[in-house]
Amino acid sequence: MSETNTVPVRKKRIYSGIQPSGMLTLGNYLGALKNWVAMQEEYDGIYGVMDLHAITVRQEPAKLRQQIYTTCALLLAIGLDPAKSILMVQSFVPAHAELAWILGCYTQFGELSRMTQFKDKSQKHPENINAGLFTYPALMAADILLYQADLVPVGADQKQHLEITRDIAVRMNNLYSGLFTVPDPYIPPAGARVMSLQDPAKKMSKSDENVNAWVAILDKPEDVMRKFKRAVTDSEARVCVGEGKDGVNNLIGIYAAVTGRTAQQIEAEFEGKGYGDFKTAVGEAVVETLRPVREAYDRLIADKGYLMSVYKEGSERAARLAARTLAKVRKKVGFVLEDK
Ligand code: ATP
Ligand code: LTN
Repeated sequence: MSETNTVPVRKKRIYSGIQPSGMLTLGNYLGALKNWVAMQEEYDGIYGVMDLHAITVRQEPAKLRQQIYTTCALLLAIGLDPAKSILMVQSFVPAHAELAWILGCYTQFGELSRMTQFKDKSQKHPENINAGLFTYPALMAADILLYQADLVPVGADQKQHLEITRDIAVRMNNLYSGLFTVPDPYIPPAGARVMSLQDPAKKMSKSDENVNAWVAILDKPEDVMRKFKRAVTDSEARVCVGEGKDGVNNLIGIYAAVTGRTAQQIEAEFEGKGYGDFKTAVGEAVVETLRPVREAYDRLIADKGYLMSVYKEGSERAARLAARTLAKVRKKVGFVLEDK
């Protein structure tokens, strides 16, 4: 009997990142992090703590360093498994900065000027509209293209950055064939844009000064409940998706993302019930989702040695993968080669 020759299929590769710029929110969790974990079996995942990106906004050094540790601990607490995925720190792999410079020379001023994140952050920090904030997308493109990623799981706000990454990849491939894999975004069907609980026209953001507007992944259960009970809704008192019902739409979206139910099932569940019952149910479901994360986090943050070993080893593995792409790029653009 002849043996069938099975050729191992290369798993598709994922790259994604998060900035260590503060306490991570329920928006970060539902829009991005939850999917990183869900996808780690099927894909070959590399996940970064993006400290180079974080300094596009002024950070306090001691606080930033602490946030890099807490972000790493949180990523492990939500279930990222270093045996399955790579966890890296962006500044540990200098290839990111090097490729960002090269890609920046193939990115147009006009393209960067159209980025809504640049416009938003310039408005928010008028005293510090720095060059890094402007060229941010070239660094993000470098993060992704260095690893020849097929898929990038992000929240809906990052769609424009994925589009410019694809444009840069296609442009470089047209000039120097076969250089980069052109990545696709993965934006989840529920939870891709979690809105502020106080102003549901705005994205939930960790930098919002009103603490009732956002839920941190590490918030205590009583704080989570309080924030949901105070969430802004409307005067209609009907739990259903609708125009002009941004607050309720947002709560339905959050409930759908944490329970896996559809909007129709949720509307049926709360038929004839008021917003009080609904808000309590959403709060409780979020508390139960976050409880195991908080417990695991408390254990992990106490063991700094372990944390450091994980991101150091992950960054070394990432650096070896990144070096291959960078060598190819250096050769194609015409730099002199080390061995010739
Ligand atoms: P900052 O406000 O400091 O720019 P951020 O939370 O927007 O921070 P990151 O921490 O880098 O930015 O975001 C990590 C991931 O979380 C990204 O994929 C982003 O799309 C996603 N994300 C952020 N906020 C939300 C939200 N409100 N809803 C859904 N996804 C979100
Ligand atoms: N800009 C992203 C964070 C980020 C990222 C990346 C996401 C930096 N580099 C590479 C995916 C892939 C944000 O969420 N603000």
